[in-house]
Amino acid sequence: MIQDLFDLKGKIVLVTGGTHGIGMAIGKTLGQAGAKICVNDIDEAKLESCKAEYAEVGVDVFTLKFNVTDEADVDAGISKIEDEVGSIDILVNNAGIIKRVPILDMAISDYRQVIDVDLVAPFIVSKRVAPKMIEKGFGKIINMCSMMSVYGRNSVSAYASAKGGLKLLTANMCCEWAKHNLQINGIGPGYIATAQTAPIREGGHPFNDLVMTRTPANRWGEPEDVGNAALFLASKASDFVNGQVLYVDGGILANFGYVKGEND
Ligand code: NAP
Ligand code: GCO
Repeated sequence: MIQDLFDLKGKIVLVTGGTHGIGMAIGKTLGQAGAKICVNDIDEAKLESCKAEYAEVGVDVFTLKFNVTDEADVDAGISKIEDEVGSIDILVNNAGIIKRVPILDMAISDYRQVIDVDLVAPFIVSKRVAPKMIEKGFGKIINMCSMMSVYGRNSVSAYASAKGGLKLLTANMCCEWAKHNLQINGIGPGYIATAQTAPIREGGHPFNDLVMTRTPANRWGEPEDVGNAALFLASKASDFVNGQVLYVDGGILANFGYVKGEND
């Protein structure tokens, strides 16, 4: 049956930073497709509170706290999943931060922190998880890239540096691991309505107008839009897709821009 292509029954998923936003949408979608969902976060309270939200859509999550930038913490967390749930089949490197500060004003430590979470951490977690995927000859890794994997914009130098690097780390994982039947791809969301973009979307912020005019779909994306793309990349349907970034942006990257009133 064609539906079997998207059936994740029997698969174990880890979503880093999965207690809300895009990570939660991905966890809910893959959980409703039958997968066992393991949710990571750095905040114990959020790990506790997210369980009820997942349960609302019938997804019973295994939660665990670890800091994705800390190798020892990651090793302990993955070992806990392997001991108590099983070896990970699908890894979603979703955890991320952003600091919107112009280069000349940004502390080096802040630049390094964004690189650590958004680029080094996917390396750390993937390096810990991949060996068992290689051993069993199956694995899917989804790296949360961004439109800023290909675009810059004022004030997001650290974030764009990390997301640009993550696009090519994804390509390199493909080069080294595809022969073991691992598929490693990125998702590049456009502007999605989450806590991370609330400061530039809410309260009449002018950036909201920019997003609305630059997005041919004339709307902000919803976390579920990204969750749906993740289901494709987590499923058998994408077994010959590797090293790519799937942009989920309502058409922004296809659009140079338009004159207001023209062809409205
Ligand atoms: P978000 O609401 O800020 O969620 C990010 C998650 O990552 C949070 O759960 C956060 O936990 C977790 N996290 C941060 N640092 C961590 C660490 N050291 N260890 C473990 N977990 C950590 O962001 P979002 O909007 O859902 O975005 C999720 C991903 O999509 C990010 O990688 C982001 O860069 C990317 N993205 C977002 C958009 C967008 O428009 N929203 C577009 C493109 C790409 P706490 O809340 O407990 O700190
Ligand atoms: C910003 C936004 C973006 C989005 C996303 C776009 O300040 O420009 O936060 O970076 O988060 O990454 O794809």
